[in-house]
Amino acid sequence: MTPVITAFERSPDRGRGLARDMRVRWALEEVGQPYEVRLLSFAAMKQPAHLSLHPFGQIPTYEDGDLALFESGAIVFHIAERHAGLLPEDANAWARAIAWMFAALSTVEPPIVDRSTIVLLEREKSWHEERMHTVEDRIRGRLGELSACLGRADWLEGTFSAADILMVHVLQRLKGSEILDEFENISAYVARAEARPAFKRAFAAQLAIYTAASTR
Ligand code: GTB
Repeated sequence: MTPVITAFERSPDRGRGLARDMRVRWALEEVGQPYEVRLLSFAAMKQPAHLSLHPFGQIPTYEDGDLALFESGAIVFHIAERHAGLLPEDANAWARAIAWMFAALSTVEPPIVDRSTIVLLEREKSWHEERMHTVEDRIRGRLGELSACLGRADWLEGTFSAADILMVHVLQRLKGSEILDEFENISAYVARAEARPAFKRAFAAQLAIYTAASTR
C-alpha cells in the first residue's frame, strides 16, 4: 500500500520546508518509498476525522494500511525501522542513532522552537529582548555542545541516518538568524544534508503545494 501523510494545505512558512511533514517526506524520499499527501486546512485539522488520527489535531500524520501514526519523530523512526538505509547496521551504532533522534527532538529542538515563538508571537512584549537573549544563549550552549560532538564528521553516527534528518530539520529553523553561522561545522553539516537528492525532492514537493495554493 502507498502510505498517506498529512500536510498543511497552505503552510505558514510559505514553503520554506519548516513544517514537520518535511521530516517525513525526506525520510520517505531517502528510502525510495512513494507516498501520497492529504492536505488539510487549520479547521480540518481540528475536525473529528483528523483528531481520530492525531490526538492534538496537528500535522504530520502517517497512514499505512491499518496503521495510523502521529508525531514526526515516531513516524521517521517507523520508516527507518522498516526500510534499509536510515539506521546503522551495528547494534550499538543503531542504539546511538536512536539516542540522537531523541536528542534532536527533546534536547536541541525546544530552545529553537522557543526562539521561533518569541520572534512570531512575542515581539511586542516589554520583556522581548531580555527573553530573546536568554533563549539565544541557551541555543548557543546546545550548538556548542553539538559542534564539539560532531567535530569533522559528516554525520552524527557514522553514515547518514534518520538522526540526521531530524537534527538538520530542527537546525534549519535557525536559518533566519546568524546563530548557525557561528558554528562552521554545523553550518557545513546542514548544507551537506540539504545537498542530498532526497532532501531536494522532499523540499520541492512541499514548495510546489505552497506555490499552487498561492496562485489560486
Ligand atoms: N511534536 C509534533 C511532531 O513532531 O509531529 C509537533 C507537530 C506540530 O507542531 N505540527 C504543527 C501543527 O500542526 C505543524 S509543524 N500546527 C497546527 C496546530 O497545532 O494547530 C510546526 C511548524 C509550523 C509552522 C512553521 N513555520 O511557519 O515556520 C514551522 C513549524
